[in-house]
Amino acid sequence: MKLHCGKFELPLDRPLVMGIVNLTPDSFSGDGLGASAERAIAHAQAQIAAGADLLDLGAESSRPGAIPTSLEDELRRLLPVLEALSDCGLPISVDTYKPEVMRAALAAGASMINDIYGLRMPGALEAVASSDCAVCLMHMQGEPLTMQQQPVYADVVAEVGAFLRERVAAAQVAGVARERLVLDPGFCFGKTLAHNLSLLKHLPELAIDGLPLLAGLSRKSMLGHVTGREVGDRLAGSLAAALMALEGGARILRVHDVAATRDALAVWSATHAAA
Ligand code: 7PJ
Repeated sequence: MKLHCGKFELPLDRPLVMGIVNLTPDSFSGDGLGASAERAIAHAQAQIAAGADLLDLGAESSRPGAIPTSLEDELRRLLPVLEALSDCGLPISVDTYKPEVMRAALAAGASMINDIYGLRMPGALEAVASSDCAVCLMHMQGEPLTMQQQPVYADVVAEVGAFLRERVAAAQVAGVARERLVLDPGFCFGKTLAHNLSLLKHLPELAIDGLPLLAGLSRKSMLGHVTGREVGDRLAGSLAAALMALEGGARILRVHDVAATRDALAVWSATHAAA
């Protein structure tokens, strides 16, 4: 299995680590990069040195309760960092749901679009269809401002699966080849702890059409609920969750702590390769 990702062909026979590079002033995760492009670029270089396979740049906060970012602010935060990293040798993903940002990011060298709305904004399908970037289609119930207030599902695994199936069909109708698609259940995006744990437990059921799964669990509130730890103290929980996701078939791990995740992945891979 391979992921077509702009000028890159990413082999998926071993899982990949996607390093998070946060460009928002109000990141929940406590990485505190603030609005400084220099610090963000240095952080990205550190993620590369730690063994990231790809990077995910996000310039709009999507944490629960977040107020939407204007197009101008998002582009102002994103483009200098994206341009500085455009020939770093790794594919750069951009975490955005705005079609205008997608187009600008692709023009500036992004190889992947990671959309928490799963290309549901008007114009988003068209913005990616004409390029050859990879696309991550993520499930979210509601929108960041209110999504954690009262998430409701009759059957969370079936409903997330049906949503992803529908978005895969929409992407393919718009001309996005399946080799470009990655699916993500969207942990903590309009989900209670019980919903999140069900999705993690039943992850293999969400590999619609055999498409690769991305899991974003790093430092998330669900790990805080399980462990009682604050966001800066969730590394052990994040690694345990990453291993659960790997066991469930995840092919891309979206993480803050690249070096530690690489070690966990090395132990997992070595064990699977054993006689
Ligand atoms: C995710 C994301 C995720 C994908 C964020 C955070 C909040 N994109 N963007 N999956 N989470 N695809 O980093 O915890 O889980 S922002």
